[in-house]
Amino acid sequence: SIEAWYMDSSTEDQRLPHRLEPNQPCSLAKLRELGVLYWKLDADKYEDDPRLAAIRKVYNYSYTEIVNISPTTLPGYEDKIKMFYEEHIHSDDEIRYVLDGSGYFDVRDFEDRWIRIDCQKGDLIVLPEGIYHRFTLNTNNYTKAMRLFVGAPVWTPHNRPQEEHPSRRKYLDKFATGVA
Ligand code: KMT
Ligand code: NI
Repeated sequence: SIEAWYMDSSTEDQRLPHRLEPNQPCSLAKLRELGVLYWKLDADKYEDDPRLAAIRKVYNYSYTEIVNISPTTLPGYEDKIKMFYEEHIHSDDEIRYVLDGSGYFDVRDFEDRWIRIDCQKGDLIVLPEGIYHRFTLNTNNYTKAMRLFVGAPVWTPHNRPQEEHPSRRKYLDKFATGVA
Protein backbone atom coordinates (compact mmCIF):
# COMPACT_ATOMS: atom_id res chain seq x y z
CA SER A 1 0.00 0.00 0.00
CA ILE A 2 0.99 3.64 0.21
CA GLU A 3 1.59 5.73 3.30
CA ALA A 4 0.32 9.29 3.73
CA TRP A 5 0.26 11.67 6.69
CA TYR A 6 -0.67 15.21 7.64
CA MET A 7 2.32 17.53 7.62
CA ASP A 8 3.72 19.77 10.31
CA SER A 9 4.19 23.44 9.45
CA SER A 10 7.93 23.66 10.06
CA THR A 11 10.01 25.44 7.42
CA GLU A 12 12.85 22.92 7.73
CA ASP A 13 14.27 21.08 4.71
CA GLN A 14 11.41 20.08 2.39
CA ARG A 15 13.07 16.67 1.91
CA LEU A 16 12.42 15.67 5.53
CA PRO A 17 9.21 13.71 6.35
CA HIS A 18 7.51 16.60 8.21
CA ARG A 19 5.27 14.31 10.22
CA LEU A 20 3.13 15.71 13.02
CA GLU A 21 4.01 14.67 16.56
CA PRO A 22 2.34 12.25 17.17
CA ASN A 23 2.01 11.07 13.59
CA GLN A 24 -1.41 11.72 12.02
CA PRO A 25 -1.90 9.19 9.22
CA CYS A 26 -4.11 9.89 6.20
CA SER A 27 -6.10 6.93 4.89
CA LEU A 28 -6.41 5.79 1.30
CA ALA A 29 -10.16 6.40 1.66
CA LYS A 30 -9.49 10.06 2.47
CA LEU A 31 -7.15 10.35 -0.52
CA ARG A 32 -9.90 8.81 -2.65
CA GLU A 33 -12.33 11.50 -1.42
CA LEU A 34 -9.86 14.11 -2.64
CA GLY A 35 -9.88 12.39 -6.04
CA VAL A 36 -6.43 10.82 -5.75
CA LEU A 37 -6.16 7.40 -7.44
CA TYR A 38 -3.53 4.84 -6.63
CA TRP A 39 -2.20 1.49 -7.86
CA LYS A 40 0.71 -0.67 -6.75
CA LEU A 41 2.50 -2.28 -9.68
CA ASP A 42 5.68 -4.24 -10.27
CA ALA A 43 8.05 -1.53 -11.47
CA ASP A 44 10.68 -4.09 -12.49
CA LYS A 45 8.50 -5.11 -15.42
CA TYR A 46 7.11 -1.75 -16.52
CA GLU A 47 8.30 -2.38 -20.09
CA ASP A 48 6.04 -5.41 -20.42
CA ASP A 49 3.32 -5.32 -17.78
CA PRO A 50 -0.27 -6.31 -18.65
CA ARG A 51 -1.60 -4.47 -15.55
CA LEU A 52 0.05 -1.21 -16.61
CA ALA A 53 -1.20 -1.79 -20.17
CA ALA A 54 -4.76 -2.28 -18.87
CA ILE A 55 -4.67 0.95 -16.83
CA ARG A 56 -3.26 2.86 -19.81
CA LYS A 57 -6.00 1.47 -22.03
CA VAL A 58 -8.91 2.18 -19.65
CA TYR A 59 -7.77 5.75 -18.92
CA ASN A 60 -6.44 6.51 -22.39
CA TYR A 61 -2.93 7.23 -21.17
CA SER A 62 -1.48 7.12 -24.67
CA TYR A 63 1.65 9.16 -23.87
CA THR A 64 4.55 8.17 -21.63
CA GLU A 65 7.99 9.51 -20.92
CA ILE A 66 10.55 8.81 -18.21
CA VAL A 67 12.17 11.44 -16.03
CA ASN A 68 15.20 10.85 -13.88
CA ILE A 69 15.17 13.34 -11.03
CA SER A 70 18.49 13.63 -9.21
CA PRO A 71 21.14 16.35 -8.95
CA THR A 72 23.26 14.74 -11.68
CA THR A 73 20.60 13.51 -14.13
CA LEU A 74 17.99 16.26 -14.39
CA PRO A 75 18.93 19.27 -16.58
CA GLY A 76 18.22 22.50 -14.69
CA TYR A 77 17.90 20.52 -11.47
CA GLU A 78 17.85 23.37 -8.91
CA ASP A 79 15.24 25.41 -10.80
CA LYS A 80 13.03 22.41 -11.48
CA ILE A 81 13.15 21.22 -7.88
CA LYS A 82 11.99 24.68 -6.81
CA MET A 83 9.25 24.71 -9.45
CA PHE A 84 7.97 21.24 -8.48
CA TYR A 85 7.61 22.42 -4.87
CA GLU A 86 5.59 25.56 -5.64
CA GLU A 87 1.96 24.90 -4.81
CA HIS A 88 0.12 24.58 -8.13
CA ILE A 89 -2.65 23.01 -10.19
CA HIS A 90 -2.79 21.68 -13.74
CA SER A 91 -5.53 21.70 -16.35
CA ASP A 92 -5.20 17.90 -16.60
CA ASP A 93 -4.60 14.97 -14.27
CA GLU A 94 -1.00 14.50 -13.11
CA ILE A 95 -0.15 10.80 -13.51
CA ARG A 96 3.14 9.52 -12.16
CA TYR A 97 4.53 6.01 -11.85
CA VAL A 98 7.60 5.63 -9.64
CA LEU A 99 9.97 3.22 -11.39
CA ASP A 100 12.87 3.60 -8.98
CA GLY A 101 13.79 5.67 -5.94
CA SER A 102 11.05 7.54 -4.09
CA GLY A 103 9.62 10.99 -3.45
CA TYR A 104 6.82 12.93 -1.82
CA PHE A 105 3.67 14.27 -3.45
CA ASP A 106 1.88 16.73 -1.17
CA VAL A 107 -1.82 17.49 -1.73
CA ARG A 108 -4.20 19.87 0.02
CA ASP A 109 -7.37 18.61 1.68
CA PHE A 110 -10.56 20.70 1.76
CA GLU A 111 -9.51 22.29 5.05
CA ASP A 112 -6.30 23.42 3.36
CA ARG A 113 -4.09 21.05 5.30
CA TRP A 114 -1.10 19.47 3.56
CA ILE A 115 -1.10 15.69 3.19
CA ARG A 116 2.25 14.11 2.34
CA ILE A 117 2.08 10.98 0.15
CA ASP A 118 5.17 8.78 0.33
CA CYS A 119 5.59 7.44 -3.21
CA GLN A 120 7.88 4.46 -3.51
CA LYS A 121 8.99 2.24 -6.36
CA GLY A 122 5.88 0.62 -7.88
CA ASP A 123 3.43 3.34 -6.87
CA LEU A 124 1.30 4.75 -9.67
CA ILE A 125 -0.59 7.84 -8.54
CA VAL A 126 -3.12 10.11 -10.23
CA LEU A 127 -3.60 13.64 -8.90
CA PRO A 128 -6.86 14.98 -10.31
CA GLU A 129 -7.07 18.06 -12.49
CA GLY A 130 -7.39 21.16 -10.28
CA ILE A 131 -6.05 19.77 -6.98
CA TYR A 132 -3.44 21.93 -5.25
CA HIS A 133 -0.24 19.91 -4.97
CA ARG A 134 3.56 19.93 -5.09
CA PHE A 135 6.42 17.44 -5.34
CA THR A 136 9.76 17.00 -3.60
CA LEU A 137 12.53 14.48 -3.49
CA ASN A 138 13.27 12.99 -0.08
CA THR A 139 16.76 12.84 1.46
CA ASN A 140 17.75 10.04 -0.97
CA ASN A 141 17.59 12.66 -3.75
CA TYR A 142 16.43 10.24 -6.41
CA THR A 143 13.16 9.53 -8.23
CA LYS A 144 12.87 7.83 -11.59
CA ALA A 145 9.30 8.21 -12.77
CA MET A 146 7.11 7.58 -15.76
CA ARG A 147 4.94 10.58 -16.65
CA LEU A 148 1.72 9.56 -18.38
CA PHE A 149 -0.79 11.69 -20.24
CA VAL A 150 -3.94 11.53 -22.35
CA GLY A 151 -2.69 12.69 -25.75
CA ALA A 152 -0.06 15.39 -26.21
CA PRO A 153 1.37 16.34 -22.80
CA VAL A 154 0.87 19.73 -21.16
CA TRP A 155 2.81 19.94 -17.91
CA THR A 156 2.24 23.67 -17.29
CA PRO A 157 1.89 24.47 -13.58
CA HIS A 158 -0.52 27.23 -12.50
CA ASN A 159 0.69 28.45 -9.15
CA ARG A 160 -1.75 29.21 -6.36
CA PRO A 161 -4.02 31.17 -6.11
CA GLN A 162 -6.17 29.81 -8.98
CA GLU A 163 -9.66 30.03 -7.47
CA GLU A 164 -11.18 31.27 -10.75
CA HIS A 165 -9.36 28.77 -12.95
CA PRO A 166 -11.87 26.46 -14.72
CA SER A 167 -9.91 23.39 -13.59
CA ARG A 168 -10.03 24.54 -9.96
CA ARG A 169 -13.77 25.16 -10.18
CA LYS A 170 -14.28 21.81 -11.86
CA TYR A 171 -12.28 20.09 -9.12
CA LEU A 172 -14.28 21.72 -6.33
CA ASP A 173 -17.60 20.95 -8.07
CA LYS A 174 -16.62 17.33 -8.51
CA PHE A 175 -15.03 16.53 -5.14
CA ALA A 176 -15.81 19.22 -2.56
CA THR A 177 -19.60 19.14 -2.68
CA GLY A 178 -20.97 19.21 0.84
CA VAL A 179 -17.52 19.93 2.29
CA ALA A 180 -16.86 23.27 4.01
C1 KMT B 1 6.06 17.19 -11.94
O1 KMT B 1 5.45 17.55 -12.96
O2 KMT B 1 5.84 17.68 -10.83
C2 KMT B 1 7.07 16.18 -12.09
O3 KMT B 1 7.15 15.57 -13.10
C3 KMT B 1 7.96 15.91 -10.96
C4 KMT B 1 7.49 14.79 -10.19
S1 KMT B 1 7.57 13.25 -11.06
C5 KMT B 1 7.91 12.10 -9.78
NI1 NI C 1 2.12 19.24 -10.73
